[in-house]
Amino acid sequence: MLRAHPDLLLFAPMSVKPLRQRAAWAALENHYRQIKDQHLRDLFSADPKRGEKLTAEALGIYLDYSKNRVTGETIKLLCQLAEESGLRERTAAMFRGDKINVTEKRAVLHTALRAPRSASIIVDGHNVVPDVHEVLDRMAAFCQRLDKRIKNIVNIGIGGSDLGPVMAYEALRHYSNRNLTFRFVSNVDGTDFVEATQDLKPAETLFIVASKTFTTQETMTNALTARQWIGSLPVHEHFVALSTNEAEVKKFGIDPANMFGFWDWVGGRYSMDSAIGLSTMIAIGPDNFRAMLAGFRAMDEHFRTAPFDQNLPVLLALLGIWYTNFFGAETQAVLPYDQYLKRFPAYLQQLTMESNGKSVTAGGARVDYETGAIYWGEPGTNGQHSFYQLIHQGTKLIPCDFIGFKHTLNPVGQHHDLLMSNFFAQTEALAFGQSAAEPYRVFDGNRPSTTMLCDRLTPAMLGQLVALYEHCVFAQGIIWDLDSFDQWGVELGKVLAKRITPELQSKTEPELKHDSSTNTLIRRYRQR
Ligand code: G6Q
Repeated sequence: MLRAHPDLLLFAPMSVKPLRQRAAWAALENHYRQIKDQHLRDLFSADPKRGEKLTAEALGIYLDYSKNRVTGETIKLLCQLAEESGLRERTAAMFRGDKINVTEKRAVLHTALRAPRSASIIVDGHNVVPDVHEVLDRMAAFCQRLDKRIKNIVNIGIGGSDLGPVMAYEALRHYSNRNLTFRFVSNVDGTDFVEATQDLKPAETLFIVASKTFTTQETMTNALTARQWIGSLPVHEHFVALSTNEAEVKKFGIDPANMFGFWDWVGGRYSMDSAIGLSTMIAIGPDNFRAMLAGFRAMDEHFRTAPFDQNLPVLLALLGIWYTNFFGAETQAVLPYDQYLKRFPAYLQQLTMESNGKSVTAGGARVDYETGAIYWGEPGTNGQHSFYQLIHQGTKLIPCDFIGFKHTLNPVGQHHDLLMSNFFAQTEALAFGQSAAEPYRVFDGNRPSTTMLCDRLTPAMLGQLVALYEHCVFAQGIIWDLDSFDQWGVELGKVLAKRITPELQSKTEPELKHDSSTNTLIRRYRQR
């Protein structure tokens, strides 16, 4: 018996059927049977203009999806699936501030973080846009008055309070203030803190404690260690907090004047453009940070308004659905051909896998179809000398997103042409392969890839790329009927770890009530 979550009924368009009962799903199943054995070589020779047609372009991003195992008909049917899944209405509901995170009863409004000052977005009767800009203005003022003695910024946070800031710092390093050193501490492993601070002087260091809840074990442990590390220096000169929890921030000893807030409608993995981005703003300056927000906003508008078959996030989402649900692909590689994007795949892992790694629907029913793919990747060309072997000649189908730039930020000799030659060559090799006398030299080809050829890696472009994937995740979550904004799957491990800590630390032999494996492991650890 499937039980609909009562809150969902308020929000779900009543006409949406379970995924496998939607008309477009059945049509796609039929269509898949016709297309599954067709080779990209044949699709390209049947239509000499394929490589110009199966493309979309917006905001300086040219998306070529012609090297995917699709035809115009596939895209038409997938767009129909998006329509039947209520994607338009659900998108409007998200932007409007409806409580679409049903299990946590929260609005999902990361789009409000980049709304223009003139916008009005009402949550529980209150316009949140002025609050957003008040915090941004305070962050900008803080950047400008940063104590000249401060030479090092150490962000302490984990998950959504770490991956976005680290990724953005690396991605926008070209624009960063090179007089400051930035470090990021996330792991509760003491090594992370020790290595991040071993060459820093406390008097020159500012700790940014980034934690929505301000109760996260890893972050609070690292923050307490940092407080000890500064010795007798005043906490208010060396700590700021990014949080929604003022009471805990005060308890820690951080002055509320040094706290930058955000709200429960900002999910951790959707928070890099909120106060959680303070380290990014200090690095690149308020103007560049605002340019990044403008990039996010431009992609929001594109997602909200462009027709599905021209809509970059929707197209990416639909291709993902096609491979996951019809071709049975388990993973999705993201391959940025730009060294600055080296942490982008790691960032996307949380964004995609924490959002859509679910096996019950938002209404609480167990799904009878595959959901979120495993995302992974490394910057090109490094991956080519490592795992590309398996993508080219292995037994698995791995759809790949290739992200490259027309202009490099570091024009050095012929480096960029060499990099981009590899970028173009890889998708060509994957799609078309090569025949050969020796079996080990045969490349079957027909391995799908999507190419995003972007103008230049600016702060605005980074905002656009992040928003592109945010909305891709959202669109997939809607089609799969998931709550993409909760993360209950991370809870059990946390609870069990809390139970085990006193067992490791107890002076006397504790009574262990776990399974025989866990009991033995704990006993062995205690005997060290
Ligand atoms: C992200 C998750 C999670 C969260 C961390 C840190 O969407 O909610 O990764 O960001 O657990 O939480 P705090 O910011 O509360 O410390």
